[in-house]
Amino acid sequence: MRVDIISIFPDYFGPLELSLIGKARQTGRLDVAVHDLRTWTSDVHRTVDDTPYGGGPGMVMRPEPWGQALDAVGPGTLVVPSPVGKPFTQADAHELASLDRLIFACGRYEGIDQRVIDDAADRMPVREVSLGDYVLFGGEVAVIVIMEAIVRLLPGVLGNADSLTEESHAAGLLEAPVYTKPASWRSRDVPEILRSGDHGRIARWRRDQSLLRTASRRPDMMSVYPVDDLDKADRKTLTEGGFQITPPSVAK
Ligand code: JDE
Repeated sequence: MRVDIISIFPDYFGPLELSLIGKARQTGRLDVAVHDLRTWTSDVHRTVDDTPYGGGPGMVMRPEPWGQALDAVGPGTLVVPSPVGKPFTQADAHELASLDRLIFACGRYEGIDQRVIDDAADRMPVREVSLGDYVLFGGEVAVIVIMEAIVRLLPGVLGNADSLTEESHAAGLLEAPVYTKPASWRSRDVPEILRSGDHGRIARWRRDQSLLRTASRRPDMMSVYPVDDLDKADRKTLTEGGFQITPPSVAK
């Protein structure tokens, strides 16, 4: 996979040389190029921003440097982290991980002139994505987060394929808590069942923990979880845990 990142702060991407992303790059599984947007300015001050049409606070990124930058590094699937994007999910990570060419555009100030995104969309797939309902200084840190979510899905990067299918969000439920040695620590014991060797009971316990965790912490996930996927034991767990099982309304 080839990834081009365009930013006015290329130094932000030092962490992409570390750990498993750094390793994926060293082994040639991943090719990352970080570009300074100011490369594509022509004035002496290398200006990338200007005042917003219609008034209002702050500055907006000018379209000309972005247009030249995207002409130079494109085409590819353009990913633009933004507070007004669609929520980025594990499903998006899987889709992006299947592509050969990604381009990340890091906005700063109040954002990028909308014509840049509209113009790019005439030539390449564009995804404006949000990591959550909060506002960052710029898209740089969001790009590192999205890269982590994608690169760990690339074949050969994580090693154990089971750890991908078993993890939180893969099954539509949060994972059960995890424990390691010692069996007792600060008077807190690992749940006896996990040390029992009874794989059937362990699987049931983990399923119960997943259901109760998801229902209490992420009721939004329960309301989209297919009710048909809840068997009799699941229903008992949730009902006894004080949760009501409500089939999703017909009109979505
Ligand atoms: C990504 N959730 C939040 C921020 C921005 C006021 C201040 C800043 C592309 O345009 C952008 C991008 C970003 C950086 O991304 C995030 C983000 N997921 O903040 C602004 C808009 N208004 C604009």
